[in-house]
Amino acid sequence: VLVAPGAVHVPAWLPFSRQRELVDACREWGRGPFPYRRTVLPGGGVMSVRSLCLGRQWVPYRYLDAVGVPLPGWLVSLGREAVAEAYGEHGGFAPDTALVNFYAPEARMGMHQDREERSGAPVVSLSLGDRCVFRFGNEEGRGRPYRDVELVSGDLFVFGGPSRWAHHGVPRVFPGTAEPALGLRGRLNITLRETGLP
Ligand code: MD5
Ligand code: FE
Repeated sequence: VLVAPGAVHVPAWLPFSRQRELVDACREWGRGPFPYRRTVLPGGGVMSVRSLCLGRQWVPYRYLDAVGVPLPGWLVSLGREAVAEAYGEHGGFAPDTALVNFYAPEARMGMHQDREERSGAPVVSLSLGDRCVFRFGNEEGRGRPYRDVELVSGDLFVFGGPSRWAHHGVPRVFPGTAEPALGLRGRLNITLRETGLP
């Protein structure tokens, strides 16, 4: 489903078995020396979402070359398949980082742009667990016009072209809507990105 130029929503892209594997992987990644953490914003605010980064490490507002959790090759391949699914070809998509966001039932993400990456490559977003409202806005500001799209477990969203710079957020998660057999209370979102760093 084309939501806007370059913004493609593919409902139920991941089969349930694949979703469960991803949930298990997200749990394992958090067990090591780099647990999920709340990001502290420059103004002192603390995000309600807990995040973890694979590959190129993201610290608030920049990517760093540091030793962290490696980005697995199978996840890079999944990202390529995702772009190919959305656009008909993967276009050489070569993500070097993955940001994993965990939303407890009360967590939200305010409207923002993703401008840290020095790359115009698309962002691949995979949703797992609880349903949510994803707010897809415009380039100019955080306000209207925007479109609210419900994302459910297994959905793929690819943001490329002009949509890459749209403001967006997650104003609401619906607690307890994850399939119990998934083994996840809350919502996980995995984004695959090219940082554009040498
Ligand atoms: C999430 N995460 O559901 C979202 C999925 C973040 C974040 O927003 O920054 O961690 S990524 C959604 C996204 C990425 C790039 C562009 C656009 C949306 N967009 O143009 O709407 O946790
Ligand atoms: Fe974002």
